[in-house]
Amino acid sequence: DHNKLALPVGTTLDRFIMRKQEDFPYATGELSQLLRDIALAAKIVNREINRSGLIDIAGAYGSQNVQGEDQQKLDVIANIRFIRALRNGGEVCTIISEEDDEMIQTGNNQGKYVVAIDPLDGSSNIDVNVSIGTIFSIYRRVSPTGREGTAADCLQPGTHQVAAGYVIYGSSTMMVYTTGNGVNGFTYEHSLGEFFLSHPDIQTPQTGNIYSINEGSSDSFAPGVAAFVQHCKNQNFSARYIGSLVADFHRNLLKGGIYIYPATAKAPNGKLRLMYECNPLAFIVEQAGGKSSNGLQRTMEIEPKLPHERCPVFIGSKDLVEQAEALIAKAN
Ligand code: AHM
Ligand code: MG
Repeated sequence: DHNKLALPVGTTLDRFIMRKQEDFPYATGELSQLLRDIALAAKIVNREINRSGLIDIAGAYGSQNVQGEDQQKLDVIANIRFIRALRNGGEVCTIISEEDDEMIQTGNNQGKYVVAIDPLDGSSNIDVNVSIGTIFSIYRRVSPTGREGTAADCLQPGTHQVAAGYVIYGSSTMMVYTTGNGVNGFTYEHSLGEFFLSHPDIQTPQTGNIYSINEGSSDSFAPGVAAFVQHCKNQNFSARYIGSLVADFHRNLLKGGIYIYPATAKAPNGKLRLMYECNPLAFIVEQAGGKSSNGLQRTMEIEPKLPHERCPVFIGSKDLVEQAEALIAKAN
């Protein structure tokens, strides 16, 4: 019952995190600190994104930024910022990031947590001014502290997540996260430099009339997927596909709907990554009353084998995900 924990709209993110921590008498505050580190990095990345349209103009006056580094692509900058924040924060021993092939050891061998992160998803949308996002997932390490984190620490099933969230850099910037007691959304106020609680206890509608899938690949959809898409059309659903996962997910979370990235000829295991795209959003959607599946199995129960593995995903309103699963089962 997370209602007793309700805090009013307008509460700052820092205060919210602090107050939630008080509700867990044995919490040491390390997870709270970690969430604050992520929020701080998000503010910095948000600033960089807002300036990005100006970079070419500024570049005309020399291609180096204030640190004397050559201008880098925003997804690289975001990766550097989040890793730096997690390293400086001290709570995280090991990170897996979409931007790095290998696990990243922070040097904080006492850190109790591991983080999987997509620092800037949808980066192909940056140049055209479309919303992009950061997605993160937090696990408690299973190996003893005092040494580097291990592959086993980083390859836990989604059911083991202790927190997950995303930041959407959109018409406004928001951070949405869960620690397993419901989902809360915070909107960033630029002039004050703070996130404020704007979407307390988000519940996703049990059903909806939006379907989000890249239908350009429909020739290679499996029969069950094709049947579900047809089912959406038969009911006159709205097709909405930004091609930026966080933006598509966020809209459907609030309005009701389903996002699908199935297996296709080009992407035989789907395109999205289990550890830092599918699992964190699955945790959030379940906490909001929705569902996430690879078509056959609950996303969060998939046993990960590789840090960067992909999986098909059907995520959103409970009824729609169940209908998709039923049509896939029927076609098999
Ligand atoms: P990225 O991690 O390389 O940015 O790719 C992930 C993105 C998602 O944001 C989006 O949902 C998906 O790729 C779109 O893929 P497609 O263009 O194949 O529809
Ligand atoms: Mg990505």
